[in-house]
Amino acid sequence: MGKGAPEINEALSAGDGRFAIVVARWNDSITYKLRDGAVETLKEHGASPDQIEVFYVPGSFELPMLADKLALTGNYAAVICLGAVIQGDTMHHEYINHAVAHGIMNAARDHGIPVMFGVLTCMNDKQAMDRAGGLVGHKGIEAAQAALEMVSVYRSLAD
Ligand code: DLZ
Repeated sequence: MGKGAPEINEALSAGDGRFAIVVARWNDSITYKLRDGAVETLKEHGASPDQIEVFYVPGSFELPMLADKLALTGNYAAVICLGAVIQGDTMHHEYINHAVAHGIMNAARDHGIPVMFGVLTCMNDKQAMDRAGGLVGHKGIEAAQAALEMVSVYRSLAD
C-alpha cells in the first residue's frame, strides 16, 4: 500500500473541459506556488491556456463562496480551491479549516462537479513551504491531478 498521493495515470487528459482555479491571497508566498503547480499540471495533461481560469479571493474562508458561484455557472468541468491556513495563537484556523472543508464539499455535491480541496492546514510556515513544492510534495499539483482524475471518472459516467 502506498503512502501519500497516489501515482497519477499519465494518460489522463484534460479533454475540452474548462478548469477554474480559486486562489486565496492570504499567505500568498505559499498559495501562488500552489497556483503555479496546478496550472502547470493541467497544461501537462493537455489543457490549453484558455481552458484554465484563475480567480482570487482574500483568504481561504472565501474559497467555497466563489467555488460555489463558479460551479453554479455550469461552465467548468472542475473547480480547484487553493489556500494555506497556518495556525496562529488562537483557534481561528480550526474554524476556517472546518468551514472551508464543508463548504467545498457542499459546492461539489450541490452542483455535480468535482471541487478540489487544495488547502494546506499547517502548524507553521515551514510545514506549508515543505508542502508547496518543498520536501513533502506539492498540494497544488496534487489538487490538479485529483481534479483530472475526477473529471475523467465523471466523464465515464456520462458516456
Ligand atoms: C484571518 C485569517 C487568518 C488569521 N489566517 C488565515 C490563514 O492562515 N490562511 C488564510 O487563507 N486565511 C486566513 N485568514 C483570512 C480568512 O480566511 C478570511 O479571509 C477572513 O477572515 C475574512 O473573512
